[in-house]
Amino acid sequence: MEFIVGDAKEKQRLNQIVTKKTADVSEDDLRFIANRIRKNIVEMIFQANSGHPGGPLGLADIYAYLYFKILKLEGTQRDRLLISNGHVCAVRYASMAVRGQIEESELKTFRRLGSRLQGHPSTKYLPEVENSSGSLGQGLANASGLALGLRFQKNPARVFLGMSDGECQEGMTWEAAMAAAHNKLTNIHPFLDFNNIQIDGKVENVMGVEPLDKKFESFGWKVRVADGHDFGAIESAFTWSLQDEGAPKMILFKTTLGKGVSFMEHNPDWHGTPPAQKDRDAALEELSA
Ligand SMILES: Cc1ncc(C[n+]2csc(CCOP(=O)(O)OP(=O)(O)O)c2C)c(N)n1
Repeated sequence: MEFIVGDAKEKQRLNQIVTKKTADVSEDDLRFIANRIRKNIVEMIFQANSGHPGGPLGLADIYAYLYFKILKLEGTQRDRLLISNGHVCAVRYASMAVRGQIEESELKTFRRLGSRLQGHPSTKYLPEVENSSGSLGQGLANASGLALGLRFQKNPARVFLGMSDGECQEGMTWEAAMAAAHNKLTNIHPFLDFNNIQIDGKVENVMGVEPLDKKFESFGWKVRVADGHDFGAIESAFTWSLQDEGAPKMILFKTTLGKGVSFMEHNPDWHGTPPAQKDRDAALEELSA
C-alpha cells in the first residue's frame, strides 16, 4: 500500500491494526488511526489546493471508531453510511483509505476532474459513498427513506448518517425528523457534528439552532450529547444508538473544528480554506509529534 504521507514504521503499525479482529482494536490503535486520517486530510486538501479541512479534522475520531469498530462494509446487509454534510467528505475518503477500501495513493486525486473522489461525494463516481451530497439538509430525508425501504424489504442493514449543526438551519431536516419519528425508524443512526461553526462563523451568530437536543426531543426523538473526541464516549453513544427503544435516536457529538492542528482549532476560516505549504508543513509536524 502506497502512503501519501507517513513513514515505514506507520505503515507497519497500520498493517498490524487492519488485520486485527474488531474486538481487539484498542483505544491506542484508534488514536493512531485517527491521527493517520488527520494527516491524510491535511495532505490531500493541500495537494488539491482546495477543500474543507476544519470539519473533517474535527470528525476524525468518530470516523476512526466507525470504520474500525462498527461498520460492516460488505454484502447486501452491509451497514449504509451516508453523509449529509457532503463538504466533509475528505474524512470519509481518508477513512476508506486507512481501512483499505480504497488505495491511499488515490487520495492524491481528490477534487481532480474525473476523479472518484469528488469535492462533494457522488455515487456516480464512487457508489461506496451510498448517497450524493453537498446541498445541505437532505441527508436525514435520504437516510429515512433508505431505512424505510430496508424495513419493507426486511433487510436488517443499519443506516448511519453524518450530519452537521449548520445544516439544521435547513427546513427539510425537520420534515425528515418528523417523518422518522412518525415511522418509528430505529434502523437509522444519525450523528451530528456539533461544533457550533459553519461557513461564515459561529452557528449561534449566523442563525442559532439551539437547543438542538430539546428540538429533536420535541419531534419525538431520543437524544444523547457526547464528546466526539473521547473514544469511550463515542463507543457508549453508538452502543446506545444501536439499542432499539421504539423511537429514532440522535447523537449530538460535541467536536472541535480543526481538531489536532492547533492553529486551525475553533477557527471558522478553516471551514473551507486549503492549507498553504507552510500551514501544511506545520500541521503535519504537529500531527507527527
Ligand atoms: C443548501 C445549501 N446551502 C448552503 C450551502 C453552502 N454551505 C456549504 S458548507 C456550509 C456551512 C455548513 O455548516 P456546517 O456543516 O456546520 O459547517 P462545518 O462545521 O463543517 O464548518 C454552507 C452554508 C450548501 N452547501 N448547501
